[in-house]
Amino acid sequence: LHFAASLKRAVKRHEFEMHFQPMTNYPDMRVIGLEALIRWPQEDGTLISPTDFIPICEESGLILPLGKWVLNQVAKASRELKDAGFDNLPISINISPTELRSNDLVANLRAVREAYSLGNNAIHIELTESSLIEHRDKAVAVMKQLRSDGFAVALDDFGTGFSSLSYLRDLPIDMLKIDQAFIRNVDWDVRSATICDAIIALGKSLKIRVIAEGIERSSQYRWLYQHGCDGAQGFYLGKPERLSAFLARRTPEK
Ligand code: G
Ligand code: G
Ligand code: MN
Ligand code: NA
Repeated sequence: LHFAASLKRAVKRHEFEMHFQPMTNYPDMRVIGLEALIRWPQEDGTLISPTDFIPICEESGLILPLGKWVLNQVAKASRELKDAGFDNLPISINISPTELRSNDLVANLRAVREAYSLGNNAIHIELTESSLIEHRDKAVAVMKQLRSDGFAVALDDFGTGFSSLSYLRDLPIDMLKIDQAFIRNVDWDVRSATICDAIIALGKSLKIRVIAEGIERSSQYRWLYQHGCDGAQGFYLGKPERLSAFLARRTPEK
């Protein structure tokens, strides 16, 4: 079967799985949230990364049914976390541009929150700058609605889009996630370090929490702590894994 055809069939049959990667706080590395990341399992046991199929889903419209399935899986996972005693561990969902401007996103989120009896802080939304650029007015309206309905919003891959600072002035944003590209060499490259310092300062003045993504070693982790970053994510803190694996290794912290 061609890639696109088998993808379509997989969406119809819900043949995907969600993995979850921890975000931690400073200074104690406590888990403060999980990011939900979709994977497409293959018959040979390998997993196809979303970078290889989400763009195709975006172009073909498959992203709407797939995204709806993701919302349901995340709400279900959030319920499992609560039942295991993790009372306040929000899960962040990546939302594509098409999903953001569909008319159903907020209603679908409310529906799954209701279906699994979740509270207000259970689900967070990650948006990229590119989804705010096209159809800006629609994006702004949906974001405001998300916020007023209790879904916190993070700006993902921050710094890589056509980041217009007016977004930060005008939009209700709760969190900035510094893109991995700036973290990769932050512990030795002056230009990366300067950019990270500037993003952290921006977050502090605007009272928006700043999380660094893609942290792979202790020197990056320490650099970001010493420079006032609020939170950390990356293989150094934990890889994306199935919820069952997360629950098997971690216990709720008091
Ligand atoms: O997990 P990984 O690094 O392979 O993710 C690659 C990209 O796929 C990231 O940009 C991420 O935001 C996106 N992505 C991961 N899971 C989802 C999902 O459930 N929905 C959407 N729309 N994008 C996702
Ligand atoms: O675009 P977004 O930030 O949603 O994508 C996150 C992606 O980054 C996921 O595909 C995830 O698997 C990947 N990722 C998470 N931590 C690390 C890391 O420490 N190093 C690298 N190279 N990728 C990471
Ligand atoms: Mn993300
Ligand atoms: Na990101």
